[in-house]
Amino acid sequence: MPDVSIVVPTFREAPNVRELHARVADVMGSQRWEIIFVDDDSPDGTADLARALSAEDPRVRCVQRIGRRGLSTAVVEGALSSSADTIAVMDADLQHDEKILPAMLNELRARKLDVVVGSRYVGGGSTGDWDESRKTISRIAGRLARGLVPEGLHDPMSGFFVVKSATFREAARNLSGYGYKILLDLFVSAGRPLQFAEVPYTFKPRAHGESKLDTLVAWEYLMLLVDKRIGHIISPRLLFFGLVGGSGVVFHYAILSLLFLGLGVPFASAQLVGTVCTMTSNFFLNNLFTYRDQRLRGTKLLRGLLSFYAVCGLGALANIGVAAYAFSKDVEWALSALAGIVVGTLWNYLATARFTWGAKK
Ligand SMILES: Nc1nc2c(ncn2[C@@H]2O[C@H](COP(=O)(O)OP(=O)(O)OP(=O)(O)O)[C@@H](O)[C@H]2O)c(=O)[nH]1
Ligand SMILES: [Mg+2]
Repeated sequence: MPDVSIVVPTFREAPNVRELHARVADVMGSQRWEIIFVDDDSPDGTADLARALSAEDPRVRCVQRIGRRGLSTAVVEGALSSSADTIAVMDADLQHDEKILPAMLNELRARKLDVVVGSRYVGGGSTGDWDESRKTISRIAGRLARGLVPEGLHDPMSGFFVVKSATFREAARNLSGYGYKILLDLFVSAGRPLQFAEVPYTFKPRAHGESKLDTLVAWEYLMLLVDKRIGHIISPRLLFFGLVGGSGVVFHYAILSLLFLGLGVPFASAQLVGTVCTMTSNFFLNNLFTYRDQRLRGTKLLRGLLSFYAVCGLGALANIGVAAYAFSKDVEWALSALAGIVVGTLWNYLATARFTWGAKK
């Protein structure tokens, strides 16, 4: 049985798989280790390559996930599939310096720590040839995480770390699993202060293949932060859905004022136009923000819009029904209206999650 499982999430990393394995084998010496590639069905055949490698070296395993995406959840599944007492997490693209792996493992064991982080922000480490804009983005992202992670941790965004398996499993159920920042997630989800150390390294340029960093990564980071800060009160998605709904109310009044007050359109017609416009803008905003990770495109976008109209139409009926019922029972008008809005919004949220964005292909 290996002492350490090196979990490597991959998406389109075919050109890097062999090289990473060779480099790890080189530095790990006589330690007992395995590599677990967790691949999200990369179209470039990364999983096949990993399996071919595993036929040559039984220390290599491949977990292939179909119909799923996400670096964090890939790491979780790889880590939970291991029976070693230590987990190492590193990228496939050779940006993490494998040469410090033995030092990280020694530190973890010798000092009986929970986590040892490969760090770009302690003495001797650096972000390598990052341009100014990437440095700035990284700095802002770090600031947003303040208060969530321990003061003394310099690189909570690192994707390169070793952790005691028991510690990982302890936190596993509380992990948010949004996006990329599994280390940050781990620190916040552990439920107790983790004992940690950092080992410096210099982040290298990507060897082959393409980066997967895009606006979705930023969005997922935001969802992770919201979840970790107020997720116990309200789910990040419901919060975004509510904010979009709030923006819809403002938009609706703007249209109504323009048509009814400004252009003299009859009230009922102005209200109808306002409602349709607002539902449409709410749909697109939710598609862009609330459900960015499962954005509808092409024909699915049209189908989604129609189902959104249908669901929200029913939501409006529920809203009116509940409000009218409450009002008939002598509840104050403002409270009755609020009850209708809450019920209507919850219905819209739950039903669109299922029918608009949750529908399978
Ligand atoms: N399983 C899985 N792995 C992923 C996914 N997205 C990214 N990865 C892997 O996670 C690691 C980090 O992703 P990168 O795109 O290299 O992100 P980065 O290192 O922050 O950015 P670059 O410097 O541009 O490379 C790589 O090994 C990717 O192949 C995903 O959705 N699923
Ligand atoms: Mg990378």
